[in-house]
Amino acid sequence: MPELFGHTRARVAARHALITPDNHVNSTVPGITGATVVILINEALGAKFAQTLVTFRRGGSASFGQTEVQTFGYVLRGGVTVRLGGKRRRCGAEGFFYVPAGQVCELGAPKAGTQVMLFRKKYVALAGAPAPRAIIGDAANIKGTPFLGDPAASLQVLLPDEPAFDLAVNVFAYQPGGHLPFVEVHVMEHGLVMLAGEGVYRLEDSWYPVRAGDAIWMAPYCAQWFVAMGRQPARYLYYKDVNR
Ligand code: UGY
Ligand code: MN
Repeated sequence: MPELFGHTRARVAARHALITPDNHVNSTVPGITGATVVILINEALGAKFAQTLVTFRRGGSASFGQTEVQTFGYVLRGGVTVRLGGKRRRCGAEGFFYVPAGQVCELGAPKAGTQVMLFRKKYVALAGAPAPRAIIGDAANIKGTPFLGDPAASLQVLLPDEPAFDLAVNVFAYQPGGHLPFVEVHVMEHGLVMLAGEGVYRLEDSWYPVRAGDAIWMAPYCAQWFVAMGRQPARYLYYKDVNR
């Protein structure tokens, strides 16, 4: 539903931001063709990573890699063929891939309207830890676990929790009324997209009604809390820097 003429739910503050689907403006990004690309979060906001929404047309393609930047991609809807690490796999909705820095990944043969959310960050190596491996997976095969014992807040961890990885990407699912158990304040940064449902996100000293399609940036130490509302479960996908 379009928002009221001349109004927006978007807010860009010094240490957090909310971008709604009504705010999207496309960018041309080298390496991505036959697609609209919206850079939701990047260094221009003050973030240390980029979160980008790619919506493919039929025949579109993308290639990433062979740089110091690693890429995590999550298929929001549709389907696309992923070539990575010597493998070629079709990823449908909830499929994901992880491209380590220095490796190449090609996306092709998308169904028209396929949407992929990308999180990209410069890799920080750790002395003594091996380089992370390429991964193609499916969130549908990853079990959620109750967050801090609460069955109304279930967490799926998509990447291995190993020192080689300096980022995590997780899916949080909340039953209506489910909430983060306390207001988090932490050194890790987040990029987030609401996948389903609605709720209220507290960011620093502001409370925002949010729903599917909304993207949020939280700088390190941004106070954060979420409560799911409405009749459907709420789910969000989020990025976090870890292990360094
Ligand atoms: O992993 C996290 O820090 C998570 N609990 N944060 C959040 O959902 N805002
Ligand atoms: Mn957090």
